[in-house]
Amino acid sequence: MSGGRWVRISLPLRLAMVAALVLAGGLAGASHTASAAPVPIYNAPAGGGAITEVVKKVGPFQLDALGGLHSQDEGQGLVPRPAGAYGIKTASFDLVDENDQPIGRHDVHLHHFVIGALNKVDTACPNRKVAGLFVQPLIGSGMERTPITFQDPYALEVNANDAWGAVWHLMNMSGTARTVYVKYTLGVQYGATADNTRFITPFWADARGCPAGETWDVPGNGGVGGVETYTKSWPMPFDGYLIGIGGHLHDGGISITTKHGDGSFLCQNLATYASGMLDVISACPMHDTVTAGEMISVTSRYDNSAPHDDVMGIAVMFLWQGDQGVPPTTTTTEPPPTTTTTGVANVLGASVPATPTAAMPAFTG
Ligand SMILES: [Cu+2]
Repeated sequence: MSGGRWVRISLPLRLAMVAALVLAGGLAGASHTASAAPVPIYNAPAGGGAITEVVKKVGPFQLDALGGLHSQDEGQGLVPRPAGAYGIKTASFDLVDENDQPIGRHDVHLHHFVIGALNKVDTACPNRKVAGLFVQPLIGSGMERTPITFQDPYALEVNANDAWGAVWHLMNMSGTARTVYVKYTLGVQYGATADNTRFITPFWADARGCPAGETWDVPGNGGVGGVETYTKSWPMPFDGYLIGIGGHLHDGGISITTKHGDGSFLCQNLATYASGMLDVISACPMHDTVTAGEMISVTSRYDNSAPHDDVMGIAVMFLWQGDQGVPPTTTTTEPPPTTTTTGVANVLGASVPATPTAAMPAFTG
């Protein structure tokens, strides 16, 4: 469907987007109890087998030079996906030109590109609709273009008849007109089934409202060092596990912080900057229990010393609804993960809950 036709949807509803996310098994030695606690992965099923990488492109977007009438493209539409049924294990996003050559991250800004499943309900905000259709946000990317990896035995389920849409915002920051495609590479397991894989549920938790992804303007009236903060709490939809949290922020963003209902720390997705632009947002791989109804708070922090328009603040959580059963009595089963399936830098750390890491791989394309 590269270069093909897509349907423009006029509703202003925005999905949102993923940022950094690499997911790991937990290491700490607590057993599964009613209270939130990091736990190791045990009694894991075998997983979905070999990972096949599939590349899809959306476009072309014809962008004028910066300052031109159409230097930006902000839209929504149907997007292609790998055919069939499978589990998604990895995802990465890039911008390329008409010759499939990568475009510099600072030449054209990928503010966001978020893929959602149509006719599926957003677990966090069940009323989310685009053009009259229910939409479940799945995966995406922002400025940082950080790859996504789900640790075994976890994967994101895609059914044979699923259809995908996306919302995007691209901006040409360079002095020349450009032809731009959004290119995404998905690592999928065609062998993934409910028997051999723990399928996860995306839970996009915004710091302000529902559905996640509505933009707002930071006024910039905080003076030197001023910080604007918003916090919203989200009820967990079921008993299970929190597998990881990626943060999404726009330029000006400082961090997204999540905490358990009892106030205990879960994750800080920390933004770092290069050449004055958002460069990396750290991710929090984890394996931590959640209970139905538990309120997890999401706090966004933005620089308020200067105005920042059209910003977002989202904790993109991935949950597993399930119970690992009785812990094995012989040994703890899962060693610390030391590599990821995509070969990106190892951020699967020894600490659970995960702490911010500046070592998140930047996707340089
Ligand atoms: Cu955004």
